[in-house]
Amino acid sequence: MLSLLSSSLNQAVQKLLGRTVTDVTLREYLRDIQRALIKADVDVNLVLNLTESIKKSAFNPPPGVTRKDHILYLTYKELVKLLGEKPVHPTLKRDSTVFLLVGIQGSGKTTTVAKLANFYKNKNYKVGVVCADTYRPAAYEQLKQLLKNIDIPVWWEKGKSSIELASSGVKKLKEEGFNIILIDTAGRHRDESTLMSEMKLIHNSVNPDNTILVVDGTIGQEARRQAEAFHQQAPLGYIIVTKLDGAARGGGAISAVAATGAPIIFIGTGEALGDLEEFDPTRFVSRLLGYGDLKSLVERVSRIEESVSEEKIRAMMQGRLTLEDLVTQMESLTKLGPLSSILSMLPGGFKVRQSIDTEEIENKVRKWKAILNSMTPKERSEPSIINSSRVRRIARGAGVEERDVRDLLKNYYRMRSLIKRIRGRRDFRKLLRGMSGT
Ligand SMILES: Nc1nc2c(ncn2[C@@H]2O[C@H](COP(=O)(O)OP(=O)(O)OP(=O)(O)O)[C@@H](O)[C@H]2O)c(=O)[nH]1
Ligand SMILES: [Mg+2]
Repeated sequence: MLSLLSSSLNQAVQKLLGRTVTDVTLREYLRDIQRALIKADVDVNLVLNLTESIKKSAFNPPPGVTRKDHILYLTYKELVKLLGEKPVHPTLKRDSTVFLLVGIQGSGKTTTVAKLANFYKNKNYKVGVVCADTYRPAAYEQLKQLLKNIDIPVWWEKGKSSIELASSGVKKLKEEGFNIILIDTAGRHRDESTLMSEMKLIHNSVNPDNTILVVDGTIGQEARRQAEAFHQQAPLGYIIVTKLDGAARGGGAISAVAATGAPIIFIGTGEALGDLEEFDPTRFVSRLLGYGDLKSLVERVSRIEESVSEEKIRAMMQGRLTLEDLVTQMESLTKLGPLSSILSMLPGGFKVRQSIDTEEIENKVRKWKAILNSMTPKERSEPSIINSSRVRRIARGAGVEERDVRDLLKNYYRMRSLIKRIRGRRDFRKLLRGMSGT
């Protein structure tokens, strides 16, 4: 799938991973990414914006995240932003749901109808197909041929107009209790306006639940015009991009369509019935970059970004550091986990130097949490009242050594004085990175 784009993006990433990140390597990496995307026909402005965003924060990773991880994360996030963040699913009603598929000639409508029929049949829906293509004599035969092995009926009658076929077919299949009814239409028209008017006519006669535009992925940026025209006419309409198997310009088609705001629900990746995939931008991007497990890296980095929110940092900088803050910050470091474990699962087995001893920090966090729990609220908010006898009581309550309690307090005071010292400077990240050295 999109193998060319995927392999060039993958190469760029591998090259970055094999080097130390400097201004020069970053520039080269961004150029590689640009080249890969532009070659796949992604809009140049979109590409420039994307690499500019990566560049802007590349050297400012949150605490505990290496530059490389962060750059990878930013690349992923920007690509996902380009393609739409969340997967979208067509509406399914309880009794029966009608899908109308439209598109220009040869875009893959008939094949996609068969693929959708197969997809929903595998989910145990009772699926029926209506052939409303009257222009192509072999359309009915084509559908029957495609569907003969999976036992799905095709409704068609000689001598009827496409509108008559669509409405009588839907009525009949509804009466017979079909849950999913797919209407295949003719793709005679080359220009958008006639396509749209036909769509409206059929639309008005059957009032489908889901109208889907089928777009050929090999046309690259051109896909945008179709998607735009369609999206204006059918704001709730979905898009399926076909022929993405090995399509050099598929990246362009997908990004162009996504840019119009029309949700892509499936992509077609071959001629066989099974070659249909639900479109999930995040999974798609992971695969483009060649990282099955990029998702977990991304989740971890996002969590850290959340826990080190600016508001928190500002509060801490203003001297309101609490014991809980200290523990939360330490914990966020452990959640990242070493990227090396993810990378070593890949062929080639990359080894990345670990900057943090996660296990040690995890141990500490576990103890510190127990310690916090055995403190009174007053002790937690005013640690200065904790004398030796309180230390003893807290340690006993937490099931740890007294020195663990002292260690937490020591770290807390050290952190507080560090904050005092650098307060006024906008060196937040350095401060937080300092915490990992405790
Ligand atoms: N490689 C590949 N070929 C596809 C895909 N989808 C459709 N095709 C092929 O594209 C050609 C046209 O597909 P159809 O489904 O007949 O297209 P259509 O939109 O129904 O065409 P008309 O009804 O003539 O407008 C056929 O040879 C299909 O096998 C796909 O995802 N990948
Ligand atoms: Mg057809």
